[in-house]
Amino acid sequence: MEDYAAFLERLRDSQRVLVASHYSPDGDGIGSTLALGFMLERLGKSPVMYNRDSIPDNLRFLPGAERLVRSIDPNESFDMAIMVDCAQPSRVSDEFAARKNPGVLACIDHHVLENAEAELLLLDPTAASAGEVVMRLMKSAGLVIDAAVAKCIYTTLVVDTGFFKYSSTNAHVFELAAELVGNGAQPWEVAKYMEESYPASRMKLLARSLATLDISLGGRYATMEVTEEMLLATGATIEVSDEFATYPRSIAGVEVAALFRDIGDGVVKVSLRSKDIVDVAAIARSMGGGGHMRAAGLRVRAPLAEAKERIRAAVESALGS
Ligand SMILES: [Mn+2]
Repeated sequence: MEDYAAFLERLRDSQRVLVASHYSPDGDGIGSTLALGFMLERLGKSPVMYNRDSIPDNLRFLPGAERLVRSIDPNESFDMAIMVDCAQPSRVSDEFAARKNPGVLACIDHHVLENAEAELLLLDPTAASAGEVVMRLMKSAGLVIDAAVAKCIYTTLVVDTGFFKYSSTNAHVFELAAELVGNGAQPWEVAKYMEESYPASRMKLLARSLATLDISLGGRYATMEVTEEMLLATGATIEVSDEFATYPRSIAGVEVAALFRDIGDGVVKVSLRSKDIVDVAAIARSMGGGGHMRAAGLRVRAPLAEAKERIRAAVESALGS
């Protein structure tokens, strides 16, 4: 459903609005949360912007980042709660899912969804990021995109298009980017914070993770690992490895890449990337995860070796068909 007018009408009827995105937030989740918060303030609403997890360091430059809260007052009641860049309360947090006075549960997203859990949906699978959906919503409300909002939405675009590299990049994305830059987003500022400000521990972790590189299935499948031991040895946080799966994918001939992160509690976090053919979102969905055709993720409750074997089998069958 992509009825902006209908969504806006419901929004106008709400005063207290909770805006939230998925845990382990990325630039689209945070950027669209903040942009929507700004939009709601411009409409005279009182938004609360929430994320279960702390903002990644490379997103702290975003305007309004300091206003994100990490807990929800259980006694507070909201007229509406909007999930951005995700569509299940469980992806936001247990605390979010268990609110006593939840209000209307709404969702703004750009993923292809079969399992959205919201009463009110604003889904636009043609949008490159959830931030783009927020931008369209702002325009349908007749609001001007100011510099703060432009910066947030520009960031959602660069994150979800891999700095205008991924297959989601098209002429429309560049038009949006031009408009956002015209309104005050600064590409070098965003790039500098996003990709030129890593902690040294990330590079040390990458060195160890690259040492686990394994290429199989006739050179078409490449994997890397991150383990708790590596985190301890380098002092890195797990978040700094969020994009490591792009390294094995960058090898010539590799179609599918997987990053296996053994994060303890018997859970292995798997990030899947593909280049041209394989729909990794389908693989992720078949095992309880989700994402996009070229970038998806899931969690496997199994020892690392077993998780790797299960994914390898799924990738092998996807490559074979
Ligand atoms: Mn997104």
